Amino acid sequence: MSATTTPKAEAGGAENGAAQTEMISGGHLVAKALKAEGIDVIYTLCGGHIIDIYDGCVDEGIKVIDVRHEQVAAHAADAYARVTGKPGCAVVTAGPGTTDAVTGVANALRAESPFLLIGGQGALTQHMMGSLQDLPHVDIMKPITKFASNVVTTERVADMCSMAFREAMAGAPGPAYLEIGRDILDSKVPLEKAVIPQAGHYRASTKSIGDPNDVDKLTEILINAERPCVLLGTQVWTSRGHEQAIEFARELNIPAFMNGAARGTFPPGDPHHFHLTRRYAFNNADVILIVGTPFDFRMGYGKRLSQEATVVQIDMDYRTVGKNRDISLGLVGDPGAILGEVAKAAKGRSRGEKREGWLETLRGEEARLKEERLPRLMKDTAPIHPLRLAHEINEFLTPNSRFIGDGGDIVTFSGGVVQPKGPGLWMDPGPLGTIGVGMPFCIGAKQADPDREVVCLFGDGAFSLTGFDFDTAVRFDLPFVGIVGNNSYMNQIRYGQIQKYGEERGDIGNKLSDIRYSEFAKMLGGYGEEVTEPKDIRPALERARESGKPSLINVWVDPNAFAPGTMNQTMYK
Ligand SMILES: Cc1ncc(C[n+]2csc(CCOP(=O)(O)OP(=O)(O)O)c2C)c(N)n1
Ligand SMILES: [Mg+2]
Repeated sequence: MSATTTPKAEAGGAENGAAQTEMISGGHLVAKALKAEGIDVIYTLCGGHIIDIYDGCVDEGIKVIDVRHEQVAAHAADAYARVTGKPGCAVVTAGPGTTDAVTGVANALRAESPFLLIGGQGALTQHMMGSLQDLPHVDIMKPITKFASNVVTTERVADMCSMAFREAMAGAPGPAYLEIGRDILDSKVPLEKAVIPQAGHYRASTKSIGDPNDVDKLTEILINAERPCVLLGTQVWTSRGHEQAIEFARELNIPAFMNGAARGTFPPGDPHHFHLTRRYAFNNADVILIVGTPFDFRMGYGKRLSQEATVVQIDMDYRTVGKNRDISLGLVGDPGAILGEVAKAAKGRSRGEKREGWLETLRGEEARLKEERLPRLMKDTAPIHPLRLAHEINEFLTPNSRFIGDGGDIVTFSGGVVQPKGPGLWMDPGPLGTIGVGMPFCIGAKQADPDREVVCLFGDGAFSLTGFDFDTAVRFDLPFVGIVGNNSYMNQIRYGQIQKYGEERGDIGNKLSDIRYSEFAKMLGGYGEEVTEPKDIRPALERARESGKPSLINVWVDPNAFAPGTMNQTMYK
């Protein structure tokens, strides 16, 4: 260990020959708590209030990744959590550092992603005296976290961190916030007086199957079903229940649709993977099982499910079950644990063969819909159709690629075409719909799982919100294949404006400059290319892959092509 990395717990109180007492500061206690949780990186933007945490991280071997905007730190911590299954951590300074992180916290709340935001605060000795960057942070964070508190003694810094982790990781996970004053972080206390919960000893698993009677009821419902289907939602990945989900669908021979982070649970081509026939299945199924995804706007608030079907919902959060739509049966618990139990209970009596006709009907319908849209996917003239770009990206992805979507229309287009090839390999903001998550997600995802390739599709608008952190990816050698679907507009919003106010007023507040993002990438030390012809997309993507650098392939797409998903949005009707 070098001199600069010597532990900072110091000897003190040695006067009059008394035994030396080891001392430790609040920032170092934070680092110990992070270490106990298995966290090996923090995302941060520096400030005088929080530097003792960095010093603690040096001692504990925790990497400090400094970004250029606190929103990026928060989204990157969210991404780290999604990819690793551990909580992430972002550290920001008081006042504007904390308010900058608000969007990242809010996004993680709606996406049920656990990360701890630690924010600075003026010294407690100057409480409410008007210290630099003083704000009521805890009040700001309360409605957008599962847990928000300040820390009032140095002795309890690590203890409060463990409390925050317990809350963040219980049931449906989510973000937590701790405000720690400058004097609490900087003060040193005797090590033996500090409360330091030990790794693996301060919180329990909350993976439960809920009411066992309901597991039996669900098993019976599915054994007797003739045309069942299951929608696997984000929580299937969050709870790492993908293997049980696979076992479940195989055992009962049930067609599976996937959304959010659960996409890729069944790869394309798998006999239980279904994709384009979701509406058909929801209209015609006799049993619909919804797992780990709410009846929110993405589900038409539950109204798009057949009224005659038996609808069963499984969720980690009791508040989600039965919300917006009545259900036949609800189970609150861990999706993987419940699906695994049902598969076990059904073994030997699942009568899967009687559902084969239903699966065949759906497969036929999938093939028909695929055929129908093929010409648009293959359009080979300029301007490039966004569907052609999506098709090229889909072909480019390997089983080792993690795909991130960040944008408006361009991402709506890609959602129907780009298929991740394995579980956990799809990332989008989630139901808060925050544009600008792409760059931070690239940073967090590559840092958390460096052996996986990261491929990110940005809208030009979305990229411009947080794109300056391309520099962070370069500085920390976090390569990714970035694609900007550039239409020089915030096109998804423009579509609605044209609909509501006519062509002449359609461009107000949504027109972007024709920016050559490849040059931006090169300027910051990455790889970049411009693409205007469909045939040039794939070779450019391959070169970006080979470059081993953060990259931006700037693909000029047709601004007059709008995604059907956008055109169907109720807000424009
Ligand atoms: C932080 C944030 N601000 C604004 C919006 C509203 N919004 C949704 S899509 C969109 C346009 C995105 O433009 P771009 O990324 O270029 O994608 P395009 O629709 O042009 O393909 C905007 C502004 C949002 N979702 N999030
Ligand atoms: Mg755009």
